[in-house]
Amino acid sequence: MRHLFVSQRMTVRRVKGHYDMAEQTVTAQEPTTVEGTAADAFIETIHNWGIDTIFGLPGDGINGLMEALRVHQEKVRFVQVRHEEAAAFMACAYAKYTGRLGCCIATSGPGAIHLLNGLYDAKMDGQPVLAITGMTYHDLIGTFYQQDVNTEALFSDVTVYNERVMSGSQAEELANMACRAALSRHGVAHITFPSDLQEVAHDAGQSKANIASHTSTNYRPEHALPTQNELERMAEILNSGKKVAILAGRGALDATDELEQVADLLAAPIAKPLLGKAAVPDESPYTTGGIGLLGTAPSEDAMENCDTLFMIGSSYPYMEFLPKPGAARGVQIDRDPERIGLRYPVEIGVTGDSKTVLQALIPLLKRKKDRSFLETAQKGMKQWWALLDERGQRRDTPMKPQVVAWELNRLLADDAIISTDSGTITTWAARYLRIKRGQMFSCSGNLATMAPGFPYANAAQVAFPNRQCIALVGDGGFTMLMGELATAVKYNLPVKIIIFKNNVLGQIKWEQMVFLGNPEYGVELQTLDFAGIADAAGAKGFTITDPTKCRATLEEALRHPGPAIIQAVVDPNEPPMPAKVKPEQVLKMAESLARGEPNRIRIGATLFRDKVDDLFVTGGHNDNADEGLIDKVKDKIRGIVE
Ligand SMILES: Cc1ncc(C[n+]2csc(CCOP(=O)(O)OP(=O)(O)O)c2C)c(N)n1
Ligand SMILES: [Mg+2]
Repeated sequence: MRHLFVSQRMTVRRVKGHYDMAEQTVTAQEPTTVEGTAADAFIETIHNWGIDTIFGLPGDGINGLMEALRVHQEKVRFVQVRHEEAAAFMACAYAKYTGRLGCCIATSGPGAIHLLNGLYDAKMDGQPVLAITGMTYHDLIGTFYQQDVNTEALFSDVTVYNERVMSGSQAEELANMACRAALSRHGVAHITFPSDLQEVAHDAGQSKANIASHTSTNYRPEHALPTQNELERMAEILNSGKKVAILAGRGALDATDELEQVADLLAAPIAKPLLGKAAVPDESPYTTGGIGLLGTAPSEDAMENCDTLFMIGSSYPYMEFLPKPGAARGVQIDRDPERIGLRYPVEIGVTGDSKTVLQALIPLLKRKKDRSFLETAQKGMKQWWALLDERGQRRDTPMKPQVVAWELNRLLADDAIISTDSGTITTWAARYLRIKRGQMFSCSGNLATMAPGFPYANAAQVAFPNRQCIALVGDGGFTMLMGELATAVKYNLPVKIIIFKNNVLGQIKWEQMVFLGNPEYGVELQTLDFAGIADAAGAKGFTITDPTKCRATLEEALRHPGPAIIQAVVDPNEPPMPAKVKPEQVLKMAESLARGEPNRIRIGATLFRDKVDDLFVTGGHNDNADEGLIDKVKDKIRGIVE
């Protein structure tokens, strides 16, 4: 085994890959020569797969790879973060916003462990990410040596491909496999690299069976197309429906034109789960906007009243917002056969890329003469926007969070990339930002973790230096990865981070009250001066407290050429209620006040004073109004709100 550690600087002929951004393919091209260490071969190979940026933080478990990154810095840039979790979020966001393979790197043990949450974000939202970690010396693994964490075992659940490098000669092959797996299986591939093996020759330790130059970087995404028969069956169901509703998710982001054409033909409103927000612009006459707790009343109506549900690129999890099984006929398109029929029983579900399948389907669809289902949705949206416009222009103090999102919406650049976080801010961003064609929007969809908003914006700015990159985050989520301010400053990323400062883990406070009827507990945050922190870190801090100055301050901050933090001090007692509030939710809320909710007076004043009836008519819908219940609520809160 001695030869393992002798760096034999041999030269091997290889086939270099060419990455095609538009097609997202990698094609083996002209032969090239690679020399150097196993780490060199690894970095060269992943570069051939289109990886041009790696987010991470060095450590002694990856110093061999860091040296290869230093040597190859013209090809692959290393972006240093302050916490590896941010590196994984950034790799995920890079994949989401560019459509390419994201990549992050962390050292053995603690560094690798820090990556995990961000990698789960990529796994849950189906993003291709390559995670590279170090491991202790190959012959000390399993001996309680320093940082001897079994990263291979640790990453087994989060990955679609997960391997440990066993020799220099394996590095290239594993790099190829990992990239191919992450791209074709839309998930996380992980390679863990014992630190000493990074420095050996790229062909060290080669077995007799492993003959050099037998692997290459070819990759082509799957192009599954339904059969004509399947397309005809889909069309038949969609043509015979009288009230068709479309659910367009993340998998439909590239199919804007086709979605609008189909919606027009079928007179079908399009409801958008959060990751599909940019699938069609919010101003499109065909969309009822978001769905679910942070969605709109017209989307809920469309789901409740449709006779046919057409799901396109979505495995939206909240079944209670979908039609009742049997109430609507189901038709579905998804790139992944595992997702067909997952959330709603479908008569026909086909596997394929949304855009391509819709293009094949469109000629088979008949334009519906009866437009009433769509027209009802459009009427509902007019009322919905009027309601939001009114709420967005309130002048009460403390400032309502809706005001910040509403004003920001009017200032966003046409090609803005907007990231958000998990919390009440998700609701404000989902509802008040009217996404335009050309803008991008994302957040941690299915993992719904706190903290990715800021790293997502940093990654977007790394990928698109000239676009406006914005994050809407809560004070809780921001604090978790506040150190990334240093990253934004280091690379002079002109991101604009808008912190909705309510001094509370707001989302959880409302969940405790509205879902469980409990007084809030453990959610209060002491105030921090985020603008001061920004200034101290070398960014620029702005503060907004007065709703009448909100627009001007946002404008000024957006004009700032470098990274900026805008702390918007907002009312902690403004709840992000669902579009259609359920009677039991109002009762639970009243119960929590009666049981000693510490902010009961202010919440009561915000919510209940003269307004109990109004709670049932959010969005102009009062089907839930129930006189008996209103009396019960009034009874519960008597003495609290006079
Ligand atoms: C890592 C993580 N921890 C906890 C949660 C549960 N959680 C979801 S939203 C939220 C509150 C977020 O607070 P903040 O960022 O201040 O936003 P706000 O709700 O106040 O707008 C919490 C604790 C989570 N989703 N992720
Ligand atoms: Mg908060």
